[in-house]
Amino acid sequence: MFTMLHSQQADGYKLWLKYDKIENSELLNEYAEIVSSIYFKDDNDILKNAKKEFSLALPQMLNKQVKYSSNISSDNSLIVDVYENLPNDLKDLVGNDIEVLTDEGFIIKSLTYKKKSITIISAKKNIGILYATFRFLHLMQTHKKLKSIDLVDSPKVDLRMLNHWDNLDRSVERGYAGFSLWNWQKLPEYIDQRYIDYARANASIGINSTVLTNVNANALVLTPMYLEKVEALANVFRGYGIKVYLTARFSAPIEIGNLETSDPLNPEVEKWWSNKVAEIYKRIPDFGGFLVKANSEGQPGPQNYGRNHVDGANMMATALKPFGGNVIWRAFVYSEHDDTDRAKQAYDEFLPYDGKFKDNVLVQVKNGAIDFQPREPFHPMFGAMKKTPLVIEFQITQEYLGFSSHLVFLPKLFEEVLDSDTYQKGKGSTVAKVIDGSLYGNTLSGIAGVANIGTDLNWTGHPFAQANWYGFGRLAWDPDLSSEKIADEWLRATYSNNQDFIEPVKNLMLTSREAVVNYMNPLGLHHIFDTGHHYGPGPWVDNLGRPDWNPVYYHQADANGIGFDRTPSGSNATEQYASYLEKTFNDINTIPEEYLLWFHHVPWDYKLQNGNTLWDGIALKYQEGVNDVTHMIQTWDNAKPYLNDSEYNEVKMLLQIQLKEAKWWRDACLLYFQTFSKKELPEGVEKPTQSLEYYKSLKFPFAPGIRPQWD
Ligand code: GCW
Repeated sequence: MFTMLHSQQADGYKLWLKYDKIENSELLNEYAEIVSSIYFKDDNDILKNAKKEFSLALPQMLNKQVKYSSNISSDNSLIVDVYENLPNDLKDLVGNDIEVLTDEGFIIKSLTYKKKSITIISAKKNIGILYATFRFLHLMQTHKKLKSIDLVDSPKVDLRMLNHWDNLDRSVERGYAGFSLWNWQKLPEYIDQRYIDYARANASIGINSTVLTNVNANALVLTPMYLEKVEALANVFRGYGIKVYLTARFSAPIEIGNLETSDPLNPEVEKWWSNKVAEIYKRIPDFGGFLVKANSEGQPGPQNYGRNHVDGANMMATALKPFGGNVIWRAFVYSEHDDTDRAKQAYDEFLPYDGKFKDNVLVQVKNGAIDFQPREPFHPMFGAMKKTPLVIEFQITQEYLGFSSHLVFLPKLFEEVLDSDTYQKGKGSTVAKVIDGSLYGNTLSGIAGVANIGTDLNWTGHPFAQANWYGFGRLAWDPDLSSEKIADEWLRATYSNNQDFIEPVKNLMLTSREAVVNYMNPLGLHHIFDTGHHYGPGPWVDNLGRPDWNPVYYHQADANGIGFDRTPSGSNATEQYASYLEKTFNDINTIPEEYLLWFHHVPWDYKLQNGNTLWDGIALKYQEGVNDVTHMIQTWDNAKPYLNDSEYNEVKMLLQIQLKEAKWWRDACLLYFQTFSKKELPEGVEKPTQSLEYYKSLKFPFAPGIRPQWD
């Protein structure tokens, strides 16, 4: 049993918190000196957890026990405490740095104190100490010099949240890493070690909020029986600085409250929510608030009563306000009664409400206007909605990115969106500045990521999908971080510090996102996934109830060409962007080619920048995607000497699935689009091994991520 656990843990359970022994003797000596005598105050839960992490990590990395003292003395080489507890002479030395910190920030500094070189870790609040602890240990794990460290850091975004799309039956919508971590049946008594390790992992990257339940919500979670279980989780997470949020089903007053209506302007309904909120805060005094999906994809909402999003959100905000809670209201809305281009609907619906929400309402907007595609232009609401704090929603779980069998390093995608310039307040009005609140001076800011975590031993299904969780947290802390730095940090903490390993594998990670775009959705193609489960290609699907659920709606292929015309001759979605971008996107000569077919319907013979016709260009891009994966496999093979067998093998097997599926995407899409273009595949593109009919006949009723449907 013990051996088994041991070998399991070597296979990814520890995430980026492995704390391997430092082999480099110079560094080992440097670190050992820095931690030779530690003063670490731990008189509350957060500091206890911080110190526990020290006690776990240091003996492993340094291969010796570490000495702690119970008072600050001239003996100490490292002093860890919040600012207000420091002796005055030490306060004088660090005071200026502390002043600039937010409540969650920290300093890690080398300085001379009483004529001795020491290191100090301090912060305004306990949570800053916890974050500093993880950063300090991470710097050791990644072999950074600490001798003259001078680090002053605060998160740039307030709410750094995971959204779990976890159902109460433990299935996870769009989850590809097993079942939900929340074992509702055994809660509240049984506290799984996983809850603690989940919280540690999140705290280590600065995530401070978690929404436990699916946005397609079940009202039962708001009943006393479940709230008791939620309370137990909140009690664990509190010690790691993590606040719990729940999804609130708009019709809960009817379903669990015996009311006849959920009309947000009905006094009984208002009272019901106020009482419910008070009941929750009695159990969970630091409860974060509600995340709400309303009047979207069949979910109930204020529009069922002729009211609007503002009425709904403000009603809940009023209930939460006395307790300091927030409402996060999702803008992922599109309607079956509206045949406007789906990409335009959220902007059209929400822009008129700008400035009308209460100050504890944040509107959560997906990174793009359709739905977490391998590449989308940024959502036009960013920058346009000036008086409302917008939370950006990324999807860490890979619904449209090959599930947990494809290696796709998502910080590259997140970075592309965050760095996009909205031009809404002149040049330099990036999405990152909208999100961190600096562009319009919002008092609240947030980033949300739909979690890719489940009960799989390695948490995320694919070992490299851990890097997407990690990278999400790092970017939520600092939206200006580069994906390159994130990949570097993660590889060092997870696999090895050997530069000969890092460089090629980092390159593999950084190119993996473009590879998936190439073999799934090149040149601005989007939403051509097979129905419902979104596993594999389905560009031919045209039989779903709503036009905008069908891939044919999105690619618009015909005898003349392919692509969705969103210029003034089509849906004119471009008008939702700032005028500079509107012009750039409207003009086929200036549009960045990666968005070509997102905004234009383009003839098959159109000449791309490299001189190829569009048809040849699409075909060659699909082939390039396949070649990219072949290259990724070669890189991984070359990295074998730096990996143990299981580390090497599991990723190798997954890459082989990825290659098979990349070819499937290429062949299925090209055969199908060829029925319109009527052109031969260009030289350099491999011939499909199966017929179009074969690809169309594939069915996956039990693909993971949705309830199975066998029809
Ligand atoms: O993309 C769609 C997903 C749904 C999801 C929805 C949403 C939770 O396919 O599974 O529902 O987005 O974000 O609300």
